[in-house]
Amino acid sequence: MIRLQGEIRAALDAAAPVVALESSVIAQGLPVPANRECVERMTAAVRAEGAHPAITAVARGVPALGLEPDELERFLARDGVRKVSARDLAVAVAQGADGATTVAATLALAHRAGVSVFATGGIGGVHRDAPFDESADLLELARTPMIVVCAGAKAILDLPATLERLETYGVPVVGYRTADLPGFFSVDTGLAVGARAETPDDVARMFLAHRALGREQALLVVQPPPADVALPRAEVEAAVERALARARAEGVRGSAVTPYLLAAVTDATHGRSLKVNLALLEQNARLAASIARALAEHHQNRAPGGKTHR
Ligand code: PSU
Ligand code: MN
Repeated sequence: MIRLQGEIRAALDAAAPVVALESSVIAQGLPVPANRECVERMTAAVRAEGAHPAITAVARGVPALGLEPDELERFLARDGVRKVSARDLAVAVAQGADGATTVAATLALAHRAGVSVFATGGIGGVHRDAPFDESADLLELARTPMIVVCAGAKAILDLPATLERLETYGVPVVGYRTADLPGFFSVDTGLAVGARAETPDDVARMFLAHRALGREQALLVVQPPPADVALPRAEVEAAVERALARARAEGVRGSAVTPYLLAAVTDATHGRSLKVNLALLEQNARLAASIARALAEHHQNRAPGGKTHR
């Protein structure tokens, strides 16, 4: 029931590398016109590494990997496009809605379609002053065996609590050329991650071991934002505190919290956080593509022409 664009279907059939991309970052996470730049940079980065980009969304009720140009325009204009997390998928389909998928919903669709690697900016997690607000991203990461490349969890979250939850759920967190959890807008957080990888093939081998053990969780690869655009940790922290105070004062709740805080942080940093956000999304797309390629090479070595990763 998931519609695959021709290019993506052919790539999956040939066991060629495919990278899933989420659409909530396009329709809710980034402002216009930066969201268009995000799509261009991420898809170009995936292609430059020899992989196929698969933007994941619900298009007028059709769960899809790969959007047609007119559909992409609707998501970029975000006209009547709702934010769709895992639980919202069925409702969006039944109602024929346009839905931009979060990490949780993208995991659900992309895995079902047979994709193994997914690039995003930051995952959702445990929010700071509301212990009852925890992103569904965590639960889907706990039960979806895909490699997810990100720059950590969004800076607006309670990062120690988010890391603890990932540990509880058995989600391996692997630093890409770092031993520290990146801070999304900043290079590090001072929090240690459990493991470290130096090459895309290191990641591919970890994931294959994970799967060979029958583990069903995602493997989370965290990569710091490029150092030349990253912001100092203290500045990000101050901006987040101001954004949280505003959100509290305005009574922002539920799925509106994440988009609200991201926009408030962009304001507070005079747009510099936006530059970091775009740069890390592109960099994560590139790394995800090279990991997808490494994974495809392993599968090809094992079963020539096989489709073992589906
Ligand atoms: N990171 C960003 N921008 C975003 C998001 C993450 O830089 O827009 C989105 C992702 O789609 C993520 C979602 O899955 O926010 C989490 O939302 P919530 O906390 O409501 O689950
Ligand atoms: Mn939430």
